[in-house]
Amino acid sequence: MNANDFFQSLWKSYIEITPQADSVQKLFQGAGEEIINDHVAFRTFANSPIALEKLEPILTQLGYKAYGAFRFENKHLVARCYKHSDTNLPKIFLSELLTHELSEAAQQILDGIIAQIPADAVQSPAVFWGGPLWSKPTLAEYQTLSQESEYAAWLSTIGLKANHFTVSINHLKGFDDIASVNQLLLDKGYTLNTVGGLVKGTPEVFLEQSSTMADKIEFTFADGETQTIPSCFYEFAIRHKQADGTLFDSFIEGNADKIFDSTNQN
Ligand code: OOG
Ligand code: NI
Repeated sequence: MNANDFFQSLWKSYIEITPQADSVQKLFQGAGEEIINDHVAFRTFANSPIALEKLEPILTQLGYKAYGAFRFENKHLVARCYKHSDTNLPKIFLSELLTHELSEAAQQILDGIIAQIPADAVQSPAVFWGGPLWSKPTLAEYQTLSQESEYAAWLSTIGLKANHFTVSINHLKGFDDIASVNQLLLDKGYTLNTVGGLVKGTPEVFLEQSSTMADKIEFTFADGETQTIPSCFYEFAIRHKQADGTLFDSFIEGNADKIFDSTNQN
């Protein structure tokens, strides 16, 4: 599978549970824009058959190379980013949850989930949009997880999926800053992530980002309880030139920390 087919399949499965991404993309296209993705992001469980180091070879096969590493102490996460030699292809941000840093109660739930994942789950790129690898949690389990880690709760229900795609504002013709993109989205009634302010980052750190709050989907838990839960969100990023004249192409921990909150329940 080539990288273009990979992102096509990924987008298709992403918009099934993220209709706002499809409608926002159509909004820009209707204004004559062609959308180039800055990056896509995935979430996974460390120390599992789908841990970061198990998924990485698939990205390598698609032509991606790791070039940065990140640590989020408070969220119990680590992450790496990957880029392709074809600079029109999105970068990839892959994070994993360090489950052993959570409470016994949370670990017990997550151990039960991880034990269901087949040892050979990572066979092909389709693992990034394939069907569920574990059975649904109960509502009580979901609530226990979300008290400690919204990321854990999200991953237990949504699974390995594109968590977000990101519009590259640099490639838009009619928008030269992130404020005008945000204003359009607010005018059209989209709910944006306001954690730490609408815009994460500044030109001084060479990366400014904003995101919608995740769509909400109806989810039936293992015990038959139904509730709406956050699915996935859409992000917007503008990159700035560094002193050497090149565009910054990595990620910023302080920005990312707040972008993660786009899948919080409130
Ligand atoms: C990833 C959050 C970080 C960025 O662009 O900094 C991120 C996630 O929510 O899984 O996407
Ligand atoms: Ni992102």
